[in-house]
Amino acid sequence: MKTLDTSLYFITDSTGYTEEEFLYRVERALQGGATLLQLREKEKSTRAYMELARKVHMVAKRYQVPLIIDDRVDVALAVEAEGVHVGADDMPVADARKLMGENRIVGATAKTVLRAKEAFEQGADYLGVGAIYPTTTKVKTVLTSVGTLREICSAVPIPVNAIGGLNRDNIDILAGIPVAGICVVSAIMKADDPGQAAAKLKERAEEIMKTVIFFRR
Ligand code: TZP
Ligand code: MG
Repeated sequence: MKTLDTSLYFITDSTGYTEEEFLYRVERALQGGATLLQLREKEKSTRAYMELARKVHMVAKRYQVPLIIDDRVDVALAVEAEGVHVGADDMPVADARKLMGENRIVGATAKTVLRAKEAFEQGADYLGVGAIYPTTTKVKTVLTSVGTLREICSAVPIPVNAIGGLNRDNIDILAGIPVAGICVVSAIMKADDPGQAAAKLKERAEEIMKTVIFFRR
């Protein structure tokens, strides 16, 4: 079984940054303690996505943090990333798993208990559930209640991460819910110092996750 620490899952957004600034911010986030990294690009050509993925992968490897590619199994395989993340409009989890093999990570988005169970049964290694709060990141999503988040955590035996509008000041909403971690874009990506932001967020997230007597990772 793969070991997977999703406690601080940093999802990137390169919008508005030069490549140099973007890679610097990613590296700072890893220095700050991000445990899992997702490259998320919605506008780039396949070629540009791959080129950036290879550069990000080189950085991530230095910190031994697995790289997950959003949406694209082909890109993930071509750059030998550690995993892929698929949502409702992407390749079904079962197909992604078949192509990625047993040793790579397949993550999925789930907004309902039904979808969560389905993703687990099809071979997902972890789930992202949200949006918990409204988000400023460009995404097609609806809000998911913390009640549903809690139900999903009990319904599947894989790590469940909360996502959407989360930051250091509002993650208390997760207290007592057996999430394995949080996924964040803006709270790290847009911070003055992504390294410090990641470190503080991680500290707070760990405190909150300790409020759960029983949880799986
Ligand atoms: N899926 C649900 S919300 C979201 C995604 C990709 C974006 C989260 O970004 P932020 O900036 O942490 O709200
Ligand atoms: Mg997607």
